[in-house]
Amino acid sequence: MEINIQEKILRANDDMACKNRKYFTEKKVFVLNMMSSPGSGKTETLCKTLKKITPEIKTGVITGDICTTNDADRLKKTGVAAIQINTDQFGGDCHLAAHLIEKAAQNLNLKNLDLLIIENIGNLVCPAEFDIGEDAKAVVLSVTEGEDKPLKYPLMFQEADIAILNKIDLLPYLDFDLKEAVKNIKQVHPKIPVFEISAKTEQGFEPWIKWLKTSVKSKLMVL
Ligand SMILES: Nc1nc2c(ncn2[C@@H]2O[C@H](COP(=O)(O)OP(=O)(O)OP(=O)(O)O)[C@@H](O)[C@H]2O)c(=O)[nH]1
Ligand SMILES: [Mg+2]
Repeated sequence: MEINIQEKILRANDDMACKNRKYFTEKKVFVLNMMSSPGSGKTETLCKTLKKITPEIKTGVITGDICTTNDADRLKKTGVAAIQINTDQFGGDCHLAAHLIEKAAQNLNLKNLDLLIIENIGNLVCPAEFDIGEDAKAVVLSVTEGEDKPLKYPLMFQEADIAILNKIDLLPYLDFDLKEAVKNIKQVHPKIPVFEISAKTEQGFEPWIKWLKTSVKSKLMVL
């Protein structure tokens, strides 16, 4: 019985995600779903990224958390439109579901955007199971979390199109084995591009920004 309910929830979510995907394509917007465990640096990476890609790439953000508008407040300071979703109003879910994105997107002027970035709720498990209608998924892993996380939470790394290894500025102070972490990511997803960055110092941003701009332009070119 429990499995049936779970299947129904995921099927209803998939239907809504399909509608979102069609809608985003009609509006000519590339959508990136950014996921990680709490505190890996999604918001910090986004704040630095937005400064580098706007106004060339017109971008809006939807950010999810259980409570607070902290992340939207930080993101708005970069000058982009940022919508905060708080799931405590809907039972405190630990992931963003497609119907929440559909509602939040109504508050953005998608016609004027090239890129919509969705910062998912900090969690390495559930967000990987919920399609929200994105074009690509990014997983952020910070060097303070341990090299073994890709092996312990494989679905997240299998689902992701790219992996961002963040906080490399902290490597001199940690026992974290960067090579081992990359090996573990590639073990669960052999061809995934891995970008090693520091959102604090902006080290390593160039290849990630290049990937992002190329992905946006590739989608817009064929529409
Ligand atoms: N040293 C260092 N600190 C970082 C880096 N990136 C983020 N931080 C810090 O890590 C903490 C968490 O960063 P956030 O950007 O809030 O992380 P998040 O993934 O958005 O967190 P949630 O939205 O709560 O899941 C903050 O104190 C950041 O300043 C980095 O590259 N290096
Ligand atoms: Mg955040």
